[in-house]
Amino acid sequence: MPVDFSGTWILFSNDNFEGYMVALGIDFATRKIAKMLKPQKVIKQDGDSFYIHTTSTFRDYLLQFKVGEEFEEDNKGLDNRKCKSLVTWENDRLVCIQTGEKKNRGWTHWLEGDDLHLELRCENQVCKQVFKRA
Ligand code: YOG
Repeated sequence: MPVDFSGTWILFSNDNFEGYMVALGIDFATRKIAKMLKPQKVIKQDGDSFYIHTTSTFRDYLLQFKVGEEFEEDNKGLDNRKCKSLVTWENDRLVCIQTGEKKNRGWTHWLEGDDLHLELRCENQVCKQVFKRA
């Protein structure tokens, strides 16, 4: 059975989100608000087609892609930097490389038990998030 990330997920832990946001150049006031949020992710997966909607009371971000097909990402409402993104499978992990102005930018999703894990990378910073099913 292939892995299925579909579901509604609520943020449970968020390690070094501050370092990740600083690396992205997010200003102090925005970081202060962002740190307080408990974002949810609604993920719809149909084979290699993904819809990932990250929502919060402050901002939301929608990403749709197909694994193996490079696309332009605008990061609207996040750092607003455009990049070229490519998501691939590494075994059961979903790995995104975001090529652009920021070095070493990307993320990895995987499931552990019934938890959704997300590692967010930018430059030398790694943010580790764990989500629980809603
Ligand atoms: O997820 O790319 O699931 O897109 C990362 C926030 C905070 C806005 C969220 C809003 C980075 C202010 C998306 C938080 C900090 C701070 C809820 C992570 C930038 C700005 C949207 C992400 C992938 C993988 C799918």
